[in-house]
Amino acid sequence: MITIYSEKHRLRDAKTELFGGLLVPPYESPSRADIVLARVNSKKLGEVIAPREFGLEPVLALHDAGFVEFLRVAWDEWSQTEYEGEVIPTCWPARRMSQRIPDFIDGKVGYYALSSETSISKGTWEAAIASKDVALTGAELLLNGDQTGTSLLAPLKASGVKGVFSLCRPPGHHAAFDMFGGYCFLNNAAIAAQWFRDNGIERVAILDVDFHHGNGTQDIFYEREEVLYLSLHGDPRDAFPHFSGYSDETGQAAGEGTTFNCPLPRGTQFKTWCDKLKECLTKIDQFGAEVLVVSLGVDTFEKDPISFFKLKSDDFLSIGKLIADLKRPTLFVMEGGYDIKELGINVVNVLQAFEG
Ligand code: 5XA
Ligand code: ZN
Repeated sequence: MITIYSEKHRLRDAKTELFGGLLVPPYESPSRADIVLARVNSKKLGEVIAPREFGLEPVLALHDAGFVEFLRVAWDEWSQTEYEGEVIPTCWPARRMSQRIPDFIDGKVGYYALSSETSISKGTWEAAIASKDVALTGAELLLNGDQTGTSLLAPLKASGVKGVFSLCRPPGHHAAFDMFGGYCFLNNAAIAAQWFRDNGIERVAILDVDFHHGNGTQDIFYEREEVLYLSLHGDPRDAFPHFSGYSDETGQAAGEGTTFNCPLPRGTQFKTWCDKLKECLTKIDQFGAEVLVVSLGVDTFEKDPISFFKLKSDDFLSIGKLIADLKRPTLFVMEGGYDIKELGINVVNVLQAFEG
């Protein structure tokens, strides 16, 4: 399997995360991509290639222009204040307050943030741009083939078991139409899914296996009938992002029925999780998805420091195999997973088992 990877992920190297009432070194760190890439190479998963640049058009197809501009200038504006740390929101347009966008960066960041753990640091914008290019390059490779002109999608359709891995960092599934948070800035998986739609694919499914609900992906496609979003995640009563991911959120307007949420309780083991995964896979099949995008988070792992499911390393092999059984061209887009020691093992287990 080909992996798309950009060294520019290193530009996202924040110093602070607000966690448990303390400012701590971020869980979402450059070492995550390093460890995954090292495993990709040591297990000889396949070629690793750099992304090409797609510009801002695919971003603006899904994200609010004001939000994108905010992300672009946030660090510079913050640097011009007397503040010494990183960009962290402290004030939100909460219930019954004005939704007008403030001028001062302190207010603007509150307007565009959905949570406060994710500080914007120098280089965050550049890394987020590179990350969406990693996703888009993967999508393009899946659809159009490599530089030799060999189309991957035709044989993929015939064999049904080929995929591409976009090693995105920073991750994306919490990034909504006009909000960042949960370590996410631009929604890589959603941008790739939309790119498939814009390039002739009628029906796309996004399967989100990260521990956290992908509120951003849901938000972006909530009223869309051609993009199916399915997610297995920690019950929002107990897990971030807390205000999204209930099972009665099923889509709206034309998108009614194209969102499927499976919230699961503390301590969930693989058997229960896997039964829900199979339900999701059946729905993807019935939906008639031509292409599958997997938001691949492995923070469902039993040793993950910020999550509460109990999946074991071998379970990730089963996940890869079950997804392969769906026989759809599949783009794997890296999301969360913070047990640095076994992160690479768990991610590559999914990918290798998918390849068979
Ligand atoms: O998938 N999302 C994450 O892994 C980030 C969660 C941030 C919780 N504060
Ligand atoms: Zn997560």
